[in-house]
Amino acid sequence: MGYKVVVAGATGNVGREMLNILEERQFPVDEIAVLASRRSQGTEVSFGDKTLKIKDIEQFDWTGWDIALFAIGSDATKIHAPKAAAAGCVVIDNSSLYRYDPDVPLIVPEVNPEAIHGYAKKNIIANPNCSTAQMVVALKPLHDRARIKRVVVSTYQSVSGAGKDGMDELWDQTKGMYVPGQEKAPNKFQKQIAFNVIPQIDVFMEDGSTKEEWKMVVETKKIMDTSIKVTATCVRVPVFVGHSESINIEFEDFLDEDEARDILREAPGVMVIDKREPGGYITPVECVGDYATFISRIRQDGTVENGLNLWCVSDNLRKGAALNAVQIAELLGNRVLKKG
Ligand code: 11C
Repeated sequence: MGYKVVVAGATGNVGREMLNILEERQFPVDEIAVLASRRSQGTEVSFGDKTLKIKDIEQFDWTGWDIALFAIGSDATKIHAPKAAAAGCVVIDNSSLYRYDPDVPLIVPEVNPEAIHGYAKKNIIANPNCSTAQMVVALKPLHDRARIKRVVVSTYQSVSGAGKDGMDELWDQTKGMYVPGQEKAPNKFQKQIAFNVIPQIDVFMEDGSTKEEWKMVVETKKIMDTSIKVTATCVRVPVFVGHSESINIEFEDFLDEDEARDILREAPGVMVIDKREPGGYITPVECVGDYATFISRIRQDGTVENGLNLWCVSDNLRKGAALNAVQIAELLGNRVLKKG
């Protein structure tokens, strides 16, 4: 016996990946419904060798459904998640709407699986921002060994984080550089993204940071440890899929780079690719479609006491979104609902 599963937002980048990953990981699905807004009616999506017709989320009756994976953005989530939850369907939400709610657990299964039991307060579980998810997978095993005091992270985030429109803008703008008459002005992004980098993701906060940077700080504290100080600079780069991060860590205790490498090699969800030779590291195009959080360039930072640098890359649509959501569903199934 398996679960009755809903994927809301099934026509988007993340929703499609959720379907792929449910199928790839053989999640025990008895019945599946795929939902989107009215304007996607008539659209079909693939689930394994099946083709599913999109249903209108406005008209959907949530009664009797077990788990819903939401990838519909905060505004629509605000309307539909409470309806699903009230009908007894546990919502695993990819938007930022509930992440900072003390009554909603924010979970990365490799890092804080025990938080799953907090789901029952609202019948809602939050999935973190993609840039946070991959970072905490890398940080947790190191924190367990040497206690992290402070993290300085700079991100290199792909355009797929901004959805299909972001991907289209990079593609069209790049083509437009070579084809006279097809030049494309910035629309989704604040400045030209083709052959450029943009040090702004999401809106500005009062203190001069951006919301993406704020999310990395607040989410890391909620998932891992409120005592960890994080400062972030988030940058959009002309890469289609895969977020990269340069992470500088200051520990309470000394951690040797070789020991750090060994710890990370054993850590769940991590793949270490770290040869000190040309090309002996991971780049985003190589991690597309993969589940792992890849770590390279592990090295001591001698400019602070107990410092370490590393390079961290992951598929933002997978570990940063859809995979993490499906892993939460697996955790919920194995530890709480126990039907599969
Ligand atoms: C980006 N990280 O790359 C964002 C996308 O809070 O879930 C995901 C935003 C979020 O643009």
